Amino acid sequence: MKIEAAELRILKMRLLKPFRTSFGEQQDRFPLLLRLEIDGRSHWGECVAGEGPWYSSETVETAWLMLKDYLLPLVIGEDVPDVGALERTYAAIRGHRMAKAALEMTFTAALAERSHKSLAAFLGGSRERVETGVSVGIQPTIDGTLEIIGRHLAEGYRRIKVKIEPGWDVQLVGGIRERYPEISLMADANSAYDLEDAPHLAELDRFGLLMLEQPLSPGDLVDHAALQRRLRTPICLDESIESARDARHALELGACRVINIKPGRVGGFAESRRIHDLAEAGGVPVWCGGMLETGIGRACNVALATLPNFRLPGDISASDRYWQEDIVDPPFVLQKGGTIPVPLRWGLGVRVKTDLVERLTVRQELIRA
Ligand code: SMG
Ligand code: MG
Repeated sequence: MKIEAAELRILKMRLLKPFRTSFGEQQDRFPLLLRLEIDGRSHWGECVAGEGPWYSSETVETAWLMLKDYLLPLVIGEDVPDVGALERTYAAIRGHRMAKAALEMTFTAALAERSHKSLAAFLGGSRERVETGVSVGIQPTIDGTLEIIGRHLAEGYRRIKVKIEPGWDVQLVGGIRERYPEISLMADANSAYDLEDAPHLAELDRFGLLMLEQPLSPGDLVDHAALQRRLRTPICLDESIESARDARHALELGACRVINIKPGRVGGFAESRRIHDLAEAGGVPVWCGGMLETGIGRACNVALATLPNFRLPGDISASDRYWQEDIVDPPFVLQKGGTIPVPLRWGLGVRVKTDLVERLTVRQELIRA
């Protein structure tokens, strides 16, 4: 497939409600979109990097720079036959997996379209719908949190994740358990704790959480392994897993019992597949995380979550959990049983609303050979 040209765009989109995690609050998102022109057709993808280096060291600006100055010049004007060839063209570039993922996922969706397959089928997935959960940010009060959880349960979400941080953890989870003893519940700390907090985190064990996500720093696989030995609650790693190698190390060390795969974090679908397969071989379930994506990134996540070892509901909520109006048509809608149907159309599976994208664009640049 000859990549004729590429376009980068940064949009400004307001979340319906601010989303607060242990590293900060976000209200406006600045999705970085990539459009590749291949055989005269446009193919869209999304980079999951955030505005600042809080969730990861990559940002919208670093990803823009990497794509424009390093990644896209390697492929524009070139005939790239498959994903393996694409990955080899940029193998010498260290890190920047979110930037690479945007390119890899856009290219893969284009390959799927050319093969007359849905993205899910192209990736080897078989599900017709994926199970989804919802992630609830840090709120001013526990009562307010209970109310939000009640609303999400009424909407049909089957798994609730709450964000925690020191001072907003054991009491919160205890309060939720009192009101909702039976729901499928988990907590995500986004690295807000240290190993010295192990006795405190062990207090969460009595609430039967599905898992505790990313309690310690991303680089701390050894400490996560030590913490896991002291907790009954399974640890799930998110920020710590940037590659299949990280996943192998985490599994060998016993640093987690679950892995959150975000294709946009690990370099794309192919690396996600490698992590998926390693985890499956080790008997460890995976699930698909979310980065408050637009419908473009969401389509990628939905497709990936159709692979067999995605055995737990993902952070793949419906479009109306995030946006007044999503930039894809149709938007993602929650269906009975807390599931989202997998698009059947070839390629990405949803149409990008280019007029809306145009209105939301705050920066754009076309890159040709
Ligand atoms: O996309 O629904 C979503 C958000 C899910 O909680 C979520 N993501 O650490 O897993 C995580 C956070 C990162 C969000 S920061 C953009
Ligand atoms: Mg997380």
